[in-house]
Amino acid sequence: MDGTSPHDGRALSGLRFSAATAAFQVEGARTADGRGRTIWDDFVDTPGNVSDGSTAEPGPDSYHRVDEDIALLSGLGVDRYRFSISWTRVIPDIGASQSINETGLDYYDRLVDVLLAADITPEPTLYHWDLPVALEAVGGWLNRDTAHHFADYASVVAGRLGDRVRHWYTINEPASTSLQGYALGELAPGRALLFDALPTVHHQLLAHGLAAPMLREHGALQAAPTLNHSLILPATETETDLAAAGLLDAIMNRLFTDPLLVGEYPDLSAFGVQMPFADGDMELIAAPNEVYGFNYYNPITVRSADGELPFEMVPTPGAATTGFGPMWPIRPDTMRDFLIDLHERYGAQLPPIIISENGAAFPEPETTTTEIVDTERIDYLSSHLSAVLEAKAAGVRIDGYTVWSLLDNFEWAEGWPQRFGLVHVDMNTGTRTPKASYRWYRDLIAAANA
Ligand code: IFM
Repeated sequence: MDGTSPHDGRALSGLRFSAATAAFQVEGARTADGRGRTIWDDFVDTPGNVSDGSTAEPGPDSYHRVDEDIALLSGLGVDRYRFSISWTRVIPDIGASQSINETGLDYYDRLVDVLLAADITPEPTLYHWDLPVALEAVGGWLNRDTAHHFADYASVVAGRLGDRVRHWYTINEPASTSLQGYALGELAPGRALLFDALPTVHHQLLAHGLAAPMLREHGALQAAPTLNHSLILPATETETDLAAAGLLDAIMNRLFTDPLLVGEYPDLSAFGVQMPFADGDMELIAAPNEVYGFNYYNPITVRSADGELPFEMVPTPGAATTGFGPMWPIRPDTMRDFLIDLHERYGAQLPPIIISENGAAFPEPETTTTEIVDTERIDYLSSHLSAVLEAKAAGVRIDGYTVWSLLDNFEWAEGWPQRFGLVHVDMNTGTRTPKASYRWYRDLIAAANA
């Protein structure tokens, strides 16, 4: 194993390893074969929204490079591949024709078959942020009907793939959709509703709650959401900063863990918002899942503020940072502490955890003809894997670990420059060049399986 890794195979054995991507970030081909428009198409086609003006095309162009991507996954030796399905490749025109685009489904059908032939378990996410524009036009995730549309779409996909796909993720990172997409306007759909955005949380969780039983009826062994969490650190120990940290923790973390794991929302009175739940919703949302999909990247440090928001994010003192700069500190100890707290807080309600995303972007060249030696990424991944092992040693059941990402890809409003891949991608030609971190992960998985 690579000399920079502190892990020996025995400590890692029992963990299943995966790598992840998402449809809009890697597929390109936005108009191919009848794909319909999503809020991200609108977002990237609006000048000024994406830092480098890029539009998610051509990029990795995974829509046309299935075999190449699966060969890379095979080379890594992963057990699973977490990819996402584009809703509008499957149902391009919700609200109008509603008709199913069999050609769009064919793409995922083949992807699943190629994965299975390579002995890699397909692990699709049904919703990774690419909401159909027709649904956004009638309120998007503010509209309860969106949850029902999602369940209909899930049923269509499961009807085609459910004979071979047993491991599903329903919705990805609802906190990012609600807070960055609807509250702050940093991500699509670019709405800045502040706390009035919070009902979008309920409708996303309801979407999961409606879809999961349907997936299980189609034979699913796993139908879980993936949640992004950050440990919230107060800038100082003053009462006001501690209170600010408590408020952000409530809407970033507890707003998701409490309903999913105990069937109730935390106290939201400080935000002046009531969750729009109807009879039976909370039972659906809190129905037990086989796993808890846990995405972790960094902690967030906050202090109290008097502006539109009662808190303000500040750099985390003393922490090294990723390519995103001071607001993306590297603190693997906070991942360990969060996992241990989750386990202690929710006890038997918490199912086994899968780390469904973890990774980091660092500045790297746009083109390369040689292997990029991404030591910082190796250190990041290695230290976070150590955090996972420490949490396991403290009694937290963690069954899987997933690197974000297999490939350099379209990092949403940041465009191409923020590269997360184990594999470098030239965004103009699609040429893939494995980085040193690819070899490191391959060797680590081999050691874990030895
Ligand atoms: O690229 C994203 C991904 O789509 C969702 N989780 C966080 C990643 C890095 O920002």
